[in-house]
Amino acid sequence: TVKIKINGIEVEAPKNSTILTAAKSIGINIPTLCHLNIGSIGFINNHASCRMCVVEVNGNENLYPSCETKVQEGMEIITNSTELMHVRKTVLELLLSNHPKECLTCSKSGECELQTLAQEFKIKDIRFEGEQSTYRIDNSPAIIRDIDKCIMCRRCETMCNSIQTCNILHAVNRGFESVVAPTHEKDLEDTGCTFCGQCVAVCPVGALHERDYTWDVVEALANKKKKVIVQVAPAVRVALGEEFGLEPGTDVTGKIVSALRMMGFDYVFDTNFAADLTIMEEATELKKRVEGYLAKDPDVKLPILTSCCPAWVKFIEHNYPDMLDIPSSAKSPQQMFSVVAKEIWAKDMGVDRNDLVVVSVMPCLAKKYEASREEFSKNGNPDTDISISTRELAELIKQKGFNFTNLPDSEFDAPYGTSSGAADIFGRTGGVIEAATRTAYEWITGNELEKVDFEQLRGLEGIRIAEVPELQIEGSAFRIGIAHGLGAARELLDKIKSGEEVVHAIEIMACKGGCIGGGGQPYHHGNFEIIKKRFEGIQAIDNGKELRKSHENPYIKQLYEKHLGEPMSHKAHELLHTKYFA
Ligand code: HC0
Ligand code: SF4
Repeated sequence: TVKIKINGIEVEAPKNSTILTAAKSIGINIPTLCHLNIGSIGFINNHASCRMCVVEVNGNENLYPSCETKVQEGMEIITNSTELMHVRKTVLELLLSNHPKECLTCSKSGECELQTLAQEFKIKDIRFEGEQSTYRIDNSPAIIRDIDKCIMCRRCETMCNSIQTCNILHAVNRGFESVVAPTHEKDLEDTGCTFCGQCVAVCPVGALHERDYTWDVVEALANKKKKVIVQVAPAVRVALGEEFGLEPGTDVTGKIVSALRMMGFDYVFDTNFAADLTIMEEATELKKRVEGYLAKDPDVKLPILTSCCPAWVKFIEHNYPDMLDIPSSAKSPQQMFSVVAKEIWAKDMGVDRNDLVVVSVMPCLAKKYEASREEFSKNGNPDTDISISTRELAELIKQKGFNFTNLPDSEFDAPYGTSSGAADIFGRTGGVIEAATRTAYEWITGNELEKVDFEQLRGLEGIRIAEVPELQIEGSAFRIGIAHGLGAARELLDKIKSGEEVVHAIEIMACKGGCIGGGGQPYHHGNFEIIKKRFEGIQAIDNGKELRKSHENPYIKQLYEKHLGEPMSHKAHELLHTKYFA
């Protein structure tokens, strides 16, 4: 360690730490804008481009950005002199001078870090008038890039390239013209962008945001000719409460159901039901592939990869086109739910599929893109009509003026409202494969699984390799690889491709933490503790349920008896499985 003084206070700081972290360790806040450090996932954005965090060092005339300047023995640092306050105010005024003044209508309003700083510094008028840029807006089904609002903090670039390894976003052009954009300034839709939405999650301003479908929902609900139903994803229920002041991880399932019913949805269903359905198909496929592998069938490949994360699916389609025979062919729960609703439920109810609107509430932006994929539609009518994020649901609830935290708890509607704890854990990393293992174990061994908790599959390390000794394959334990974050996924897949790592099954989720860390969740502003609390919240729901194995869900059994026959039957194949495209 080294001894330094910050604002006259003696501090002992680790040798390689920055002034910013040293100050933070004793509760001194230095304002930052471009800087973001999410240590637990290895994300650090240190372009030192905004100059908000400058400090005085040893009375020196030069000012130093505290986010990248390392502490040195004997340093005397001032973080809050009047001169520094003036410098920071000027930095803000310069940033605001060419920033669109659209705060009233900006999607990030209330969450924008530039707006927050402008308020903290009481900026009432801007002394400088800058030239306004007029880039076209890039409008994909999932993400909108409004680059006039870009402040060149480069956080999105760090996320996309260092953590997700998608390499879509780069600084292009020079000087005033410089922006962060895909190569050749293409639209996101024309690139290998996975729509993971993690760039949106770290953008401090409104330059990157979701495509908002809240008014589409309002209009569908107002249309008397339509039946409108909704499904709610596992991870939404432990995060939505944050928008209403509740602790991250608080389970608000019952309140969500009440709110959706009060909004006028005809039926409020649960994506979790379809997660149980996914396990029926995926565990069957796993069992068949294990059997084929043991019988040395040359057409059968292991490992099997989970396929419910649409950003991951797009990632493998773009980056590993030679490995497309490995993912499970099972559709995601969102898509299984919607196709069952339109092809089975609607028929039972005597509703034409064109008069049925299926809305999904997802923690994810890639789900909007998944809903728009052509193979998930029939004669131009999509299975999932509208996908909104957790944030968009919060907006709808606020618009309606509901007192969310005081709403009573209600139950989902039958028959697609009951789910096992195995479905809940889909929302966190490791959960899909744990859910599949609970079922596959019983189906492969014929024994009852008494302890459903596979602790070794849980955790937040980027890549985890775990064994399930209860399940033996050719005399060795069933071996599972788990990765979250696309960079970790790439690392794991490369090891498998090269033969360095051998596993029987793999779960990949594109976002850190899994869906609980999705790009459509309430903004975490770099605080990964929030995601840890959501993780615990999800686990608590699973722990609290009687029903913890997907194949024991009575409504799932009923769906197979009445409509689908067996898992992977002809009918199940037609409705619940899909193909991937290079
Ligand atoms: Fe997920 Fe899903 S678990 S991807 O993370 O599989 O978005 O929450 O809805 O579809 O169920 C997201 C969450 C889902 C799906 C489910 C899966
Ligand atoms: Fe990169 Fe994901 Fe953003 Fe696409 S959505 S630009 S892949 S971070």
